[in-house]
Amino acid sequence: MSDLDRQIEQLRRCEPLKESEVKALCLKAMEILVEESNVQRVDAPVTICGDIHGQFYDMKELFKVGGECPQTNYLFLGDFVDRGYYSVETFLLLLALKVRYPDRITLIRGNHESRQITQVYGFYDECLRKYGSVNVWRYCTDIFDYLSLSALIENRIFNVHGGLSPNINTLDEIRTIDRKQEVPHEGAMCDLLWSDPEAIDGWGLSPRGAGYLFGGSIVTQFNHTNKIELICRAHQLVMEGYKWMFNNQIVTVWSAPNYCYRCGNVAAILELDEHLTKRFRVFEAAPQEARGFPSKKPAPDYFL
Ligand SMILES: [Mn+2]
Repeated sequence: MSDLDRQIEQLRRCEPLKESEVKALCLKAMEILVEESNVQRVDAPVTICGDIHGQFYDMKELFKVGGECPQTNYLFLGDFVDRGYYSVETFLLLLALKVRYPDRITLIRGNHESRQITQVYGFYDECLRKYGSVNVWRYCTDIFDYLSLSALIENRIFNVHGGLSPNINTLDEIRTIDRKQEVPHEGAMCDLLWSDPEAIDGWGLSPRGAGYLFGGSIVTQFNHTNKIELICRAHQLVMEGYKWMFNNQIVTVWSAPNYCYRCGNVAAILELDEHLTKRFRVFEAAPQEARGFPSKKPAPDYFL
């Protein structure tokens, strides 16, 4: 058994790697991710997953429902970290799977894969608490800069964490972005990770303070221009796990059940077979006793 296979087994038990192992894993991951396109091509069959947010034991439920990687091919739409208690183990397991099976799992960047956001919403504090230094946070956030911005399944389904940008009309315009940087506060790269669809005409200001709101006519135009049939995105909690909008031209997939351990929502993943036939699989949170986190133990400060 290789070191990497042993590390994957360890991470599947939610046991973090040593700092030196994280450093080596991130270096290997960088070599793979740097070669990927900003619009990474993905073949069907593939299963699409939305936000995870450090809910490691709920991600285990996801793999129970969807099948383990590499038996199932996966596309994760970002927001692996922050909010939940296990961002370290969650991100490192996905990254280790990426290094071990690069053609079987695709990871794209969410707005939480950012130095600035992770210092506010938990990942920074978790690294400091679990390792006693911020070195692992540095290795991971350096890797975030290499994650692709979007994925294109069989030239027909466009996948992105947030949504569209008024600065982007074509997939080729996304391909020309220099993505190897911290998520900017504005501009095309920021919008792809931050925007949300909304029942409005055209473009609107986002209450998030980054990205835009975009209406159905924007989606129709984008899909027509780029000859795609569907946009698949994550980024917004939906209580039923997934939500169609604008006459089935865009769908939101949300994969963190009982988000923040208190929202009471179910989660979903979207399975596509080789003909792109869609099947949503809805799942619930892992039982509390499976989390290894006794409820009487106080939540970390960042969670309050
Ligand atoms: Mn998000």
